[in-house]
Amino acid sequence: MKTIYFVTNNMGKVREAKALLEKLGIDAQQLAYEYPELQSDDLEEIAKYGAKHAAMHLKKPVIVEDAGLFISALNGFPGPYSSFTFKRIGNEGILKLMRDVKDRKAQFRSVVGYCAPGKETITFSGAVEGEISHEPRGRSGFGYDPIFLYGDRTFAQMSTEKKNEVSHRCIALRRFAEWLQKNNE
Ligand code: ITT
Repeated sequence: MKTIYFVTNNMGKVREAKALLEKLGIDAQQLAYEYPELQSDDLEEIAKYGAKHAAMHLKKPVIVEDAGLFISALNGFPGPYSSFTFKRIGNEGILKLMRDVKDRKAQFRSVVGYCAPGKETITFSGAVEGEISHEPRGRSGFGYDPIFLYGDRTFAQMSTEKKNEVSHRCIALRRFAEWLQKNNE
């Protein structure tokens, strides 16, 4: 089995990535290194910069992932500021902002950046469409999962396995795994 290092401090991401990549013959090992996050509106730029920095510093081929929740009625907020916003106002805060808002459309986006030391980062992206619920539901997953409706269930009402069939992260990671196999890195 091929080993790949996933640089992140988010255990929810690690759990999902491990479960998915294992099935594709890749062993994902977490490395909790805090790489500097570029201030940008663009997830791809953030992932590119983070992966390059982490690969250089750790001297290993790594992946990093930048993800976010983009809410249509809020012009894409929290988007690239999802992590900060979640820590400050959480799901209750988002539901307050969305009180009486009819248009509930939202998208989760993920960009995975892969970088080997001395090389340029290659990125893979994924997105999933859903809606913001009116109240939090479910206990699995992490972050905004309890308020992200996919069909009639929130992501927090799905098992990791079910979420991995449709999520932004699993689309991006599958694209990465396909590329890795083809390029035999
Ligand atoms: P690392 O940078 O260490 O990987 P992080 O949590 O800061 O961890 P991001 O910068 O990518 O990760 O922040 C994305 C935030 O968006 C994350 O903290 C969650 O609050 C939210 N998020 C991303 N993907 C999610 C998912 O699948 N389910 C629920 N919330 C998610």
